[in-house]
Amino acid sequence: MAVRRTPAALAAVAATLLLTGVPASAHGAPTSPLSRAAACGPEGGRADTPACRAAIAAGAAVREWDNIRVARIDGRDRERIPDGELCSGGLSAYRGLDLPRTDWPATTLTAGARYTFRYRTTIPHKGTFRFYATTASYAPTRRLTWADLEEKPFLAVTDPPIRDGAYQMPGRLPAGRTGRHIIYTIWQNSDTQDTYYSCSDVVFRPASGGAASAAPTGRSASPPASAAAPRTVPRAATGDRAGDPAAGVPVAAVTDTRTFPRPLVVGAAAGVTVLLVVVVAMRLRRAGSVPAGRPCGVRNHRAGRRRIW
Ligand SMILES: [Cu+2]
Repeated sequence: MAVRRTPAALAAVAATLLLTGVPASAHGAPTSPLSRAAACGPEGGRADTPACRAAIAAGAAVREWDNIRVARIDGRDRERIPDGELCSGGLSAYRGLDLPRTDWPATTLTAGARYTFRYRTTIPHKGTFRFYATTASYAPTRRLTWADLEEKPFLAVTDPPIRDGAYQMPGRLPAGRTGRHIIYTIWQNSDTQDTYYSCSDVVFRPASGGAASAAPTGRSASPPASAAAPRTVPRAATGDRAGDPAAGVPVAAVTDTRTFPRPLVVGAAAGVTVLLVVVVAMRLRRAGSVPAGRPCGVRNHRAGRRRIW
């Protein structure tokens, strides 16, 4: 009996999660130094800057600032992400982030100083973060290319701890740079097939023996206090009810209880639920066959969300 009921119990849990609101935002993006997507997103406080306005006008799904991810890269970043499209991860939904501009919200840093990199996460993943710095060949008036980045990351961290809603990675900033640069962050998941890409605009001031703290230009580069807590969006707000058919099944099963023996009913309900889950999963798989963002492989993670590109 207990064995037989397990699928039904699992289905009920899944249905409850779908109904009550799976955390709709997922994944993450760098907040220290502040990435373009995070800066222009709803929690970054920079959406009204000329750079963010131009990016959004050109196409930048900054409501999903944490979702610049591409499946099945497997470390072949340089082969798969085209030059000039590094900041969007080659995703058309984020092409506005590739705009060459000299006024992207930037974090002022001291070259060569110790620094704690923060990568805000909404739902954690396992994986390795790699941080690359632009070289002297970089010019903010041109789109970022792979040739502008150092071959090797200046920092690589696997499965760092999460504190205050962000992966915290103490490290050292690259030395010998001044002026405007980009720190390019690649987060290759090991528990999903996804790799995430982010551009963080920074301004290096020369080391002067002063305080090595990183003060942002203009307003604070720290996200607002609300950004520290993982954000959950009510299911209704996602405008997608793809998971709901499965949720309705147990209700129908209750009706049948009068005419069928209970184990049979529970078994049938479980069977129908599994079938519906399979159907929904197949729909999602088909929807995700476009290059950008397949659903994450993590259970209950963005389940039921339709891709917007
Ligand atoms: Cu994810």
